Amino acid sequence: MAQTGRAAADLRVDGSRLWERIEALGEIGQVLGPNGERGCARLALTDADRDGRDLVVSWMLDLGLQVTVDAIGNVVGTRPGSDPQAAPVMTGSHIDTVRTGGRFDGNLGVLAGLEVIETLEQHGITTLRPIAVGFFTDEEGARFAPDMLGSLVYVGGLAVEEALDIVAVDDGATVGEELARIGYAGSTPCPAAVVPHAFVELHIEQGPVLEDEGIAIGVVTGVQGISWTELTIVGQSAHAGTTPMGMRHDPGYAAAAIIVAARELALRFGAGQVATVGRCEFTPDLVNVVPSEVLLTLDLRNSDDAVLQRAEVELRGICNDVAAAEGVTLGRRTLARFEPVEFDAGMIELVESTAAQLGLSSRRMPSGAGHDAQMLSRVCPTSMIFVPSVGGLSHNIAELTERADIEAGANVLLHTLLATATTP
Ligand code: HGY
Ligand code: MN
Ligand code: MN
Repeated sequence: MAQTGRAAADLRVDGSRLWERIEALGEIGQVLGPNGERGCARLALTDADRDGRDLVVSWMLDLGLQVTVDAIGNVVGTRPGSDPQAAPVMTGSHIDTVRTGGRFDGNLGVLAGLEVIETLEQHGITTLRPIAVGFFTDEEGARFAPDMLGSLVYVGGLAVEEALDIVAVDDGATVGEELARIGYAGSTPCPAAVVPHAFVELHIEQGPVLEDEGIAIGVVTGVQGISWTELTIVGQSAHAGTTPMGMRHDPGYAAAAIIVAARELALRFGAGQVATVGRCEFTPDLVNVVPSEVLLTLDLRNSDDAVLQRAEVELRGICNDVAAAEGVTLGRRTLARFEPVEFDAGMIELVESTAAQLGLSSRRMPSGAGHDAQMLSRVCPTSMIFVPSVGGLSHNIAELTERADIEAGANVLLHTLLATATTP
């Protein structure tokens, strides 16, 4: 019978054990900075991702979890409940990182899920519902777009066959080829046959709000809309010295104008609108050649989809005007387009009340970053727990969350999962 009541209410995670796992996983694909920063480079489906996966799977097996790998490489470890018919309560996140990633983005949510399970095991606590901890393939979308690819397929938002054909931005390999190469082309079908009863994800905030306000826990109300576009600007390569300025069709100049326009548009639209050009590649990328082609990416986000659409339309018009004036052509490819997501009111309240019961300050807030939770919210009641990021920094090797904040977040996860896993 599920043990609840006073004993369970006093349960707390082992913060040191959790920190040790974060450190151990962080050593895989570790990137060292000039001032002692320790970050991670584990782009999706690379050897480093494989090694990270192998380590986390070994921890899942050590905990006696039933481990499955699905056709898009999502890995789920499940601890049985007393009612084998009951749908599981699920937590998890991702362990792939960007190239200048940190040890906490995604990793925290997966390892805190394992810590919750180890805590329950340690104290002999059974739950009515199974508890599942997953890591989803390619959450970052940095190597294979879109982001949240694995969780999108997991919930049936994209056919797995289509996902397997997606080509990497760096070396042209497909998702399917890389899954097979690293040994994670699983046999469990997608989308997931069992829909979770609820999903809760613990994640670092990756922004400055909680730290600025001195608040321990972010109760996440939803995720802003995401719009990723790849632009291919084609001009005419020419000699840097002999070609008069009036004769040039310079995609590099057009790209620069677009980058400036994206920033100016975000500032003009005001708070809530962000715009980023994260990739900009010149061909032939030589000092004395007017480039023939430039590839760049536009990342626009807003929690109001109507405003985000307005931003997309306005920037599209600016790009067209810039291209016409410079006499270059524009190719566009949508890499990702996800509407804003609102999480479940009941789950939001549960996270909020759980933080209060633990004596932790909290505030409701939307997520500026994309998360696997936004995909799980398509199929089950979902919310997220944020913990502060030092300096509001993430997607940076200096990313850091303090141990006490990690432990607090993991305790909120523990009791949120307990509350949902012990109720029919
Ligand atoms: O892009 C994002 O928001 C997430 O890090 N994938
Ligand atoms: Mn993340
Ligand atoms: Mn990230």
